[in-house]
Amino acid sequence: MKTKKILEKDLKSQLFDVKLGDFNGDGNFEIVVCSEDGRVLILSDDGEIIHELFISESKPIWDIELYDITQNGKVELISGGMDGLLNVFYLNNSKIELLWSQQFQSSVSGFFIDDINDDLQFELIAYGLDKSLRVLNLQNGNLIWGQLFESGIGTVKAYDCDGDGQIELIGGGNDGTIRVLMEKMAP
Ligand SMILES: [Ca+2]
Ligand SMILES: [Ca+2]
Ligand SMILES: [Ca+2]
Repeated sequence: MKTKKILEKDLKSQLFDVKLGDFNGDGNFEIVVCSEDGRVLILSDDGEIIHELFISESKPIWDIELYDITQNGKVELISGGMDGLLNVFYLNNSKIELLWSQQFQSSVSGFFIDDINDDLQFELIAYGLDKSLRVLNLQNGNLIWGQLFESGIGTVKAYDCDGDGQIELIGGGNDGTIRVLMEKMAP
């Protein structure tokens, strides 16, 4: 099979995640990447660097997510890394500003968004090396609920395990336990 290279750009650091989203609301996707040297870069679809965020000096940013939290046609940027900071950025005119930030005791291992309490709003589900699993309000970062895995968390996924239409969180602990958690609904 022949491969045609459409774009190549050297960003001078190992890249850990890439996502596409319309960050500036012009109707075109931007390419967003995070790097081993603590940067998040926003590139146009022809590879030009539009924004470069120096988030953490020489500490890797592992994960990024893009989602239009403010519902204004522009995605917000969620990043998490070894410095333990979960940051949410938005574009204010042409400047990137912090919407909210949450500090973990230790590296943010991973996160994703999903509606896990069936209220038609996405939550941010994040877990870290500090052994905490946190369900956060995407709008402001407030903790909705959390769980401590005494030996640490290897992975977290969201599924409707029992088929009741509501999503549960499945966490794999470093002690070999698997836990299925759901938000307790009002009776
Ligand atoms: Ca765009
Ligand atoms: Ca937005
Ligand atoms: Ca929800």
